[in-house]
Amino acid sequence: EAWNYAPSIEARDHFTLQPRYELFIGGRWEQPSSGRYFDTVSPSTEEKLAEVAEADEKDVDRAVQAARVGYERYWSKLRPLDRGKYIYRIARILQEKARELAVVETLDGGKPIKESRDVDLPLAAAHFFYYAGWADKLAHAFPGRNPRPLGVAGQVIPWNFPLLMAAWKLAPALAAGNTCVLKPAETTPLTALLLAKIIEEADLPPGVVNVVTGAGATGAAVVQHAGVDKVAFTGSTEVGKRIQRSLAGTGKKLTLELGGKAANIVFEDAPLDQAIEGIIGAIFFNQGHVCCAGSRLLVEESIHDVLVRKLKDRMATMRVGDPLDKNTDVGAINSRAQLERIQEMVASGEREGATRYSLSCALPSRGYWFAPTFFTGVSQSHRIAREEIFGPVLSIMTFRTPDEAVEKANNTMYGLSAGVWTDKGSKSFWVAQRLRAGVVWANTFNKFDPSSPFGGYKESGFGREGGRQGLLAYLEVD
Ligand code: TXE
Repeated sequence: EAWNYAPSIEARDHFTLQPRYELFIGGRWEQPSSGRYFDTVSPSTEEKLAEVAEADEKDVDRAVQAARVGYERYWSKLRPLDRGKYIYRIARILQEKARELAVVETLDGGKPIKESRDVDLPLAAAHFFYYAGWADKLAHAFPGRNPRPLGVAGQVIPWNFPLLMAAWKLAPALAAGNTCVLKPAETTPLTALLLAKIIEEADLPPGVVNVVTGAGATGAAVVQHAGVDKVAFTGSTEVGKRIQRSLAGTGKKLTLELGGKAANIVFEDAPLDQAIEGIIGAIFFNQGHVCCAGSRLLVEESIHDVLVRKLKDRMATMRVGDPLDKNTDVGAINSRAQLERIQEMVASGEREGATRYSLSCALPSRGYWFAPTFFTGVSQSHRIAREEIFGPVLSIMTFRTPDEAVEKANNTMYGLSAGVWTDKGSKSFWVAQRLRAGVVWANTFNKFDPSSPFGGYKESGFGREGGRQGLLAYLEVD
């Protein structure tokens, strides 16, 4: 029976959006100098949610100047303990408004409400709580050294975890004593703007946090601005490389968190049912719009057929559709452009000879959707084994020995994360030691905690976010 889209009224009752959002500069809501606004739409219905200001170079310049004043006049003059108090306040207000923010996150980005509610919001608040605690303990974080803030941080973030990425950027920067100009992604600006409202409510001094919305050109203006001391970017590898090239010789500090093509290695002795859950979560969580997604499944040859059978059975229970429905497992693809990228990659997998299996499910007629999919018979040279798809598409390959598993897992230009599933602790340590990836999960996947540093090897970028290490990106430690 055809599945009709019906928004869940219950979830919708909990939010109110303004028709139009301006730029948050120097503690005030400012019109863009060009007078231009763009629409942000819901990817699950294609309906317009709000208009958002498009910041140009002049606006970015105002924001950077406001951040400089915020730094010189207020933030650097505060006692570290008091900076911490402001950050705790942000964390608490985030918690209070978690329900509303989760709904807006789901509307603007398409992710299932159970993920925004149970993952994005709690983790975003936890990040502020965690870093608030560091604000007055920097000297203890780096004993015998002299940690000092860098000044103004320019931060550009993507659309897959809009609020959480804003938290990952702002919390450590503020705790370390910097001020910020944040540029959210153009398809998901709303929760960053609501966070700016929270920052207003928390009464942070003017200019400590500034939010400028717009597309790539706005991001480029933030990154290039001479008044920015530090750039933090999370997004595509292509743009990350461009940013790194453009900053050469400027002396600006840079951290990059880029793409991934994580291997999820399953040994014959793995607890299979648990591994199936892990595989599903690793690739279908957030529609696969996850830089650390377990998008290459490496299975020991002896269990390949049984694992594929179990995977199909488990996928049959997945619900794809209205992201506001609490039972939904897989929501909408974030944008039409991303859907087209996924379709193109899947077509290449078919062309290159891999065997496709897609969950047969009715998809809503409006919005951007892609059914959970995997490929078997994938070879390492296939594009679907090498390039980031950033969608709900898994590439399955086999191995015979632990050495071969490690070799195949490391055969990528990326190195953000990996997973290993085995009943033998010694084997998981042996493998983890050899994997060139910033995070290795054993018998689990996609687990996050603000105290755990996260970041890449190779073309996945450099620098770490989270934990004590995350502070280093925002400090000069003499
Ligand atoms: O990324 P962009 P896109 C990967 C994923 C996806 C692909 C393309 O594979 O399919 O990238 O996504 C801003 N200077 N990831 O095109 O363009 C932009 O406005 C400064 C993985 O959406 O990199 C947005 O705020 N900023 C990734 C942010 O960069 C620029 C998450 C990311 O957008 C800019 C997202 C420029 N020249 C995509 N151009 C991950 N690691 O999680 C764009 N931006």
